[in-house]
Amino acid sequence: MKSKELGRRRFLKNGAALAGLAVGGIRPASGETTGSDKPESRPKDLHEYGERSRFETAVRTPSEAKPYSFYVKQRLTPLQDSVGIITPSALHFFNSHGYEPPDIDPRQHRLMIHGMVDRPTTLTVDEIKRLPSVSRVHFVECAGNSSPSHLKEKTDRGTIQPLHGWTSCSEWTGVPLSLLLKEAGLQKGGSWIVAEGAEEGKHTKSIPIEKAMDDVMVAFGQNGEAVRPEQGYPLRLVVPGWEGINNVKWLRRIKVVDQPYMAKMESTGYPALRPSLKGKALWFNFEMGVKSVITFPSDSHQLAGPGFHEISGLAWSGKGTIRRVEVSTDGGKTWKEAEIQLPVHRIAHTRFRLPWTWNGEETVLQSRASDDQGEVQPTLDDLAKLWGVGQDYWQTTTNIVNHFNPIQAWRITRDGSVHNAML
Ligand SMILES: Nc1nc2c(c(=O)[nH]1)N[C@H]1C(S)=C(S)[C@@H](COP(=O)(O)O)O[C@H]1N2
Ligand SMILES: [Mo]
Repeated sequence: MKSKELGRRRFLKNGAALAGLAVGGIRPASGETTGSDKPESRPKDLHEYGERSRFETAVRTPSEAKPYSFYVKQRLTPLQDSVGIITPSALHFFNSHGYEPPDIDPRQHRLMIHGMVDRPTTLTVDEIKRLPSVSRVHFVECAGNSSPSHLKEKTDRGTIQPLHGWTSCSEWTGVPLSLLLKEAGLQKGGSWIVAEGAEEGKHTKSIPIEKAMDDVMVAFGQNGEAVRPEQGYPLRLVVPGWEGINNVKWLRRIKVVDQPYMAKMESTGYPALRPSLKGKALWFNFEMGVKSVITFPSDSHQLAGPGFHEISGLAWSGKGTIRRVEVSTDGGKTWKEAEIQLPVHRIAHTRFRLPWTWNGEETVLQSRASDDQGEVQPTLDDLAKLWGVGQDYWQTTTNIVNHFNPIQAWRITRDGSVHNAML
């Protein structure tokens, strides 16, 4: 331990200061706190840090699906209660591969950048906050969101929250990773980064350098305040549009390397075996496809009766900006263009709305989104073709299914109750 630390001191001493800042040369790049002088910032009265009304009840709930039971720490966003495009930080879904969010003292936390760079360095959170920053609205979506793998039983159709609630949207504030990498001096041949979290399991993800130098952020802000502990306090990667697993939380280390590391979760936890690939998986299947889901009415709602209802939902694409959402209120016979809430952010949840007068008869509601890259949300048939499977595959397979983005259908029965009719 001791000699390792000395070796690293020597190595970091040779690093030049990043962006002219005093760099924390010999401090450990660790997220662990000593726990001794933790500031306690409990508000003195209820108005200092506001609470929602005691009459509001929306909460994050865990998934009970068996294939995902190894994700002991996860809570899904109550999309059925969502309004607008921003997920309240307190309701942003979270997923951690088995560990509670670590309790990190930001004064102790360091981000180390090393590997194939000219000036390996460690930065404090304050040093990162002094650099030029950007704020952008982006969703995070787990690759497994909406997947039939989340069905508790094969007979279960799934409800919106455990099925689709693995996506949320926040305004993130942080420093472009490209700035940090340029300052550290990217070396020729550095073609991947490996990012590591500070929790006990040290979640690790390989990301190609092209993306790292494009729109990836090292975020310290979420919805106008610090990133929440569940979301990676004090620092996380935001990797717009890519599988959630890339957005490394409690970020403490970035190593520039010349190949992907095939870390545990990226090689075993997420790739989905596809019959159309002869039982193989796309190991690096990065971008999330275009998707939409009607959030009102959805399965936890009960329509009061026939008459006017505003259909409302969310659409998003990991590839670009939502251009269009069409809604069908007659089981797919006809489609109407929904109104889209402005401004529309790139790679962000986008709210759509359609006025609807329900005649009281049983019907099926569906939404279909398209983005500015020409991608259209597929039907279940389209997806089955892509995967090389039959219609019954989704309910019968024990393999993980991911990137599942077919048109979601909700059946309204004559009593006004809403049921999942996708599968
Ligand atoms: N350090 C760390 N980062 C992580 C994870 C993790 O387990 N540990 N899970 C990843 C996965 S699989 C997802 S889907 C996203 C979820 O981000 P959120 O919890 O902020 O919604 O975090 C990613 N970043
Ligand atoms: Mo995930």
